Amino acid sequence: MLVQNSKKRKANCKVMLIHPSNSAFVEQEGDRPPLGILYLASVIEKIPGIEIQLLDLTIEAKVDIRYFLSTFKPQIVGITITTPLFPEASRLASFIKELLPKTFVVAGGPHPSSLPEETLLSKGFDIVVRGEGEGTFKELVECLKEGEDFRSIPGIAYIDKNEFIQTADRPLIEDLDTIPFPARHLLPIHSYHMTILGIPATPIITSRGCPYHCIFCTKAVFGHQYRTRRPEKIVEEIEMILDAYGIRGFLFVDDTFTLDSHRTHRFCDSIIEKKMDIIWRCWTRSDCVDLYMLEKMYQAGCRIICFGVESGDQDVLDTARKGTTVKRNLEAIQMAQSVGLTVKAFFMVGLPGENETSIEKTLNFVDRAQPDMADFYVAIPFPKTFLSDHVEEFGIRVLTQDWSKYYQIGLEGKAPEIVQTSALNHQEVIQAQQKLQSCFQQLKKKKFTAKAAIF
Ligand code: B12
Ligand code: SF4
Repeated sequence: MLVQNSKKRKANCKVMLIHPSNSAFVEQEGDRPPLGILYLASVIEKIPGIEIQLLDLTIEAKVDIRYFLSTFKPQIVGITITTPLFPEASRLASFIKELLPKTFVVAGGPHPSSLPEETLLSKGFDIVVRGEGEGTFKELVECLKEGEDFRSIPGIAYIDKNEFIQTADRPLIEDLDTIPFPARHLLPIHSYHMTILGIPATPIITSRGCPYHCIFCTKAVFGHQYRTRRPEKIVEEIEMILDAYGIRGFLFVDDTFTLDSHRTHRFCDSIIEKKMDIIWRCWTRSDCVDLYMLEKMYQAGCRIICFGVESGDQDVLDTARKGTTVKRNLEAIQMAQSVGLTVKAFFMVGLPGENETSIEKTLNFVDRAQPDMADFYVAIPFPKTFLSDHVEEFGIRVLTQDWSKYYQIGLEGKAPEIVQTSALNHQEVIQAQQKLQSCFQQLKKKKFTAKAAIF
């Protein structure tokens, strides 16, 4: 099903925004609406004379895209692209150009922001919007709608007479509260199946950017500057979702939700004061929490907290410039569990310096920390990360440039073979990832059986 913006103004410019899919992992997805295109829609729907359609191919995997394109006939199509979605997005762009040659096709998101030239050379795309998209896309749509010259808009890249042109960087949006709430009414929100402890949930983002320098992390969109929304506005968005959709589960997809301790307290205080009946989950770092904060988060409805632990080996953490310690990771997990939170830990296998000993240390860490949930990913050098720019120095060999394989976990819980470290070949990296995952599952089973024996 596809929802169209309801205000049927006399349209004179039609814009379609697409989230593509990758069949290697699509079944794990379709669980949450893509905030990127929802934010873009929220700013362009304010432009008079614009008609918008959103198409999320993770929930519309079998949709006849030709039908939607030829009935809606958009003048502009925007495609949101992460690295593993790039080959499919590129095919889609070429298909759109064949079917509707006059349609202007725009690429945006982490992959085109990291590799704008490569994106444009793949054909099908007229322009790349680099980085944060709201301001740039709004200006671009206004220009195209009025038939004006767009070539000096900051934050874009295009090819002109075989020359790759990149305009000035667009400054980041200073006050995130000036951006309207994501246009959730343009997607069938109830078709998404994400839950938190069985309760239907939806994503919200309350800050952008992260000041840390983990070598595997992509900074091409929001950069290192941490910008936050005010707690009052976050609460207003939550109330709006409760009223409009009856959804009371929230996933905060901020990189590091609790980075600003004062803001975290103020946000939790508002939820507690208003006695809001919500539950939520967030991602953060072990050095950005303390007991008092965790207790308050629990009172405010937080039920799952996720930590990027990455490794049980301090040398691996240091080389990855994670900035945390094994000791602190262990303490934070125990502290969070002690206040009643369910803890999910994320690990990465195959970081520089990974070897049999470091894998054993991670295994040992999992055994000691006993997180309630854990995912073990393979460390992938995504384009333009510090890791991908320094693979040789790190002794990492990259085996493929097929971007469709750049995902950390596929359908059978298995990652594609992409890297080898100086000590582990590509098969050993995957074996280690699978060993860790299965040891964790056995540990969980043991814990469950022990609990059952007690009660
Ligand atoms: C939530 C999340 C997920 C969720 C949900 C993804 C979704 N469909 O929304 C899940 C867990 C499923 C996920 C999976 C993956 N993720 Co993820 N994810 C995130 C996270 C934390 C937030 C995404 C978000 O909602 N951001 C908020 C919105 C507003 O930002 P945005 O989408 O980037 O959009 C803005 C701009 O990019 C731009 N823009 C985006 N699209 C377009 C399109 C056009 C036309 C224009 C003009 C502009 C534009 O404008 C938007 C508004 O400013 C980001 C990190 C981050 N802070 O963004 C990582 C991030 C996007 N993920 C990343 C990765 C690596 C993955 C996986 C590959 C990991 C894996 N498991 O294998 C998969 C790929 C899945 C996929 N479908 O592509 C990387 C991407 C790196 C890269 N080069 O592609 C990021 C950047 C993390 C990081 N810092 O390294 N992810
Ligand atoms: S991995 Fe997390 S903590 Fe590290 S730089 Fe990226 S967002 Fe920040």
